[in-house]
Amino acid sequence: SFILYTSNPSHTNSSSSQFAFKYYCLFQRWDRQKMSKVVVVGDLNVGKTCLINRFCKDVFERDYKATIGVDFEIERFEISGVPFSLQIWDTAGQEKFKCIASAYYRGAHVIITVFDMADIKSLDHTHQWLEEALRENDPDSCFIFLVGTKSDLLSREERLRTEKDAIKIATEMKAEFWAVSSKTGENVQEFFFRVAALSFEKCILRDMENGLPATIGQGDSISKHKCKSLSALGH
Ligand SMILES: Nc1nc2c(ncn2[C@@H]2O[C@H](COP(=O)(O)OP(=O)(O)OP(=O)(O)O)[C@@H](O)[C@H]2O)c(=O)[nH]1
Ligand SMILES: [Mg+2]
Repeated sequence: SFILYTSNPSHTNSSSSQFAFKYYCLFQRWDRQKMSKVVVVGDLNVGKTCLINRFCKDVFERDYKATIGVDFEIERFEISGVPFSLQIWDTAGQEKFKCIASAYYRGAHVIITVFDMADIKSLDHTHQWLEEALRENDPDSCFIFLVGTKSDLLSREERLRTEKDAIKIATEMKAEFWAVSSKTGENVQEFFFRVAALSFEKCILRDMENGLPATIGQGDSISKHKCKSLSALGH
């Protein structure tokens, strides 16, 4: 039944059977690994897929190819020596796919609401996106982020003005605001490391509340799997 919703093969370069296989593997590992679910929402064309691809694959695609329904990536980290994964769900911004995409909102630990810093209308729509994602989740147990993309397209003055507006909205949403560029890579890794650090901490606390022994390793490092340790878990 996991073949029901597939991503656009031309966009993700993966066939529907590959999507099904990824989905199957995800559920095989579900209980065995520390893993948090991240859902990325926002208007079409704001740069959700590019943001995920910059972080997970270190690539940037200039041409717009709409996401059809949903797709996801799993990114593995090592935090204080403990393996940890983020399941990052990339949803379609196009109205006609909302119904498919919203079926995947449930069980999110992190909601990333994305807007295009060069298109202020998309910032106005973030409240609505967040509301819809929270409808499927417990608002008290989700971390919320507001991410402005395409910072490379703005002049210094425009950027300052947009950031001021975004911080106001982020405060209303109880979200943390980040400005990023998937084109230049500015802040992308820093942002996802922050998401991973907060989710990991929550995951450990959840385990402790459930009476599971908390395995906490040595040190305070966080690194992407197969990458050298890049920054400390500072928050
Ligand atoms: N200059 C610049 N362009 C970007 C950036 N991020 C994305 N884009 C461009 O914006 C367009 C849309 O990017 P996508 O990531 O496909 O947008 P999306 O939010 O996934 O869109 P949907 O899948 O339809 O919801 C593409 O043409 C990208 O090249 C960025 O940081 N800077
Ligand atoms: Mg997309």
